[in-house]
Amino acid sequence: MPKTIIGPDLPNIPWEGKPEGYFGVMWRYSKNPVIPRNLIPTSNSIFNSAVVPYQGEFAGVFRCDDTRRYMQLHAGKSKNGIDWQIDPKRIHFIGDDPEVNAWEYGYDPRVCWVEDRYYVTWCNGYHGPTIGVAYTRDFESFYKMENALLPFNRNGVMFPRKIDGRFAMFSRPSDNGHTPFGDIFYSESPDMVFWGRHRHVMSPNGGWQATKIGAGPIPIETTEGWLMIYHGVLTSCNGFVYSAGAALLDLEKPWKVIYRTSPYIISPQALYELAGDVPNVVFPCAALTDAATGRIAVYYGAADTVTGLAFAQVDELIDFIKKNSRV
Ligand code: BMA
Repeated sequence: MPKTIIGPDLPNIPWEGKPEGYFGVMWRYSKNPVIPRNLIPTSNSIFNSAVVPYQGEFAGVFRCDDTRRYMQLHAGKSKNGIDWQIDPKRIHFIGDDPEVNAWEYGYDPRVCWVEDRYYVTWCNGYHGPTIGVAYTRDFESFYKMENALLPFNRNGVMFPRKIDGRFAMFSRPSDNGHTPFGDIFYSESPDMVFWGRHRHVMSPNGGWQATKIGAGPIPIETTEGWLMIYHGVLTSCNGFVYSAGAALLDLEKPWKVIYRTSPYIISPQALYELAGDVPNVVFPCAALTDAATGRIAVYYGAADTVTGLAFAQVDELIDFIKKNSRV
């Protein structure tokens, strides 16, 4: 059978089959959460974190809010993608320019291999939240680069390859607080320093995604378009509710949305998603894929407290997006 995912095989992807009788298109790992809130001595919570294949095993950058409730980024490694060793010391970025290198806070990291290195993007404190960028080759030394965009912005998510010869990134312009609005935009850069050619991708769309939306994991290249898993927010009487959906975008013009789920694919329903520091949050930030089997393993923050793992099959997910689309 021809492969739907355009990318490498990952035979050791963490995986568990769909439970018998489960209706959803994305299902949870039975031993969730995979990362507890207190995996390192100083963490209040570990969530909204990014994981990638690394040297036959796995590595990642983790959002660890410490017991002072400062938002920090930590590196980690794992043999199987489930049991993690997270460095108890936060990442200290290397950089020559003190203006760029000064550390205020960092959260919601994403990690993306493009060409010759892993790029890390995150919500970086620089006179308000904006998109911080760094690179690493070994998850030991991290080199800080220019912020990609101006404040206020969040959810900077890179593409795993250049588009039309340029680096590409989603972002979500916002405000300085708990932003009550937000559309996904697309930007390009020739050199990872100067970003432009900004294009609008999509807006909130009612229901679970009525208030604001933001890109989640690195988009997955498929024969049917870029598969983008994203979060959407509904404002309830009890505050924000974060769920996730998925869209298919044009491969060469990724700001063109072809299909987009009207229903969510996962929403806060398990206890660890409903109860925590911020109840009612699922927030995907990373996906592992195996082209050979079409398996997708999604890492997501649960209730701003712990990290969960959920699974999908690419063909089933694409079919669901097409059949349940409202662009
Ligand atoms: C967003 C971000 C996320 C968080 C979410 C829910 O604005 O701060 O890190 O998971 O709110 O609190």
